[in-house]
Amino acid sequence: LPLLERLEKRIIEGELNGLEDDLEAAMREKDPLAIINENLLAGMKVVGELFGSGQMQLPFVLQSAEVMKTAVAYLEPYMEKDDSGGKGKLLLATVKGDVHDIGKNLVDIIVSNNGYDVVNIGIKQPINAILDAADEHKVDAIGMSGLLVKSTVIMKDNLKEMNARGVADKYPVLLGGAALTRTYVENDLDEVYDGDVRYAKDAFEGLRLMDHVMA
Ligand code: B1M
Repeated sequence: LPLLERLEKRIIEGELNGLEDDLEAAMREKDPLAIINENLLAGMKVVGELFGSGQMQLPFVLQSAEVMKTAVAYLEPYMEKDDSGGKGKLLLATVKGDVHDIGKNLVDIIVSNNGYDVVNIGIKQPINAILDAADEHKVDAIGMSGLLVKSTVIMKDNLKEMNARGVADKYPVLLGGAALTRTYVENDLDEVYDGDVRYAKDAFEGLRLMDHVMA
């Protein structure tokens, strides 16, 4: 297989052996972000389809996720960056009950490589923990990620809780993750939240939204 197709296949098959050599070679053809966006994410997409249709079992999905994470960690130091911080501060969390963090961590990389400080508090975070960390670190915006359909409901509850605590004006909210749709966030959730809530399709839209928040 040609190199870039082989990388995609590595994600699908969860094959770590020789990954770094392939990534090294791929970086001679294109930049690290393009490798992630065009090849590695293409592999994860196939994994999602195979899993969703019952053709792939969970342990194999886990292996694919490991290869994805290893690859991203390997490529990250080679990315172009302005990691000086100081443009603003974003809190990132995957919501309560949800363990998916590959997308959230990509958002972390893209946003922090573009001049922002990111406080990434990890997965399965209840709203209390999110708001405590937001206050503690005096962030400018809160980003929540979730991939399960039930996470979209949790996000709605979180926004209601933020209204109830009177912090909606203080914290613009960025939402992302595969289970969300733009319509759900921009219509349904926008109606729920007293503050500003926006949808980010991908990590770059997350960055653009941060630029908007800080403008
Ligand atoms: Co899970 N999983 N999974 N899984 N998994 C999905 C989400 C699923 C759609 C697969 C499927 O059925 N086709 C399905 C959800 C179905 C539903 O809710 N209706 C599912 C399921 C069912 C489950 C379990 C329940 C399975 C089980 O146990 N029986 C379980 C859930 C456990 C839990 O959370 N409590 C589970 C577990 C796992 C693994 C642990 C094996 C692994 C996660 C490993 C990890 O993250 N550390 C895993 C994986 C890998 C997936 C799929 C295959 C791939 C997800 C992924 O990493 N994609 C996924 C299929 C899919 O999404 N279609 C699936 C790549 C990633 C870069 O994309 O996170 O969408 P994504 O992020 C994008 C954008 O969405 C956006 O930017 C990113 C890139 O630009 N974005 C943001 C994301 N967050 C953002 C935040 C922002 C801005 C943008 O601002 C705040």
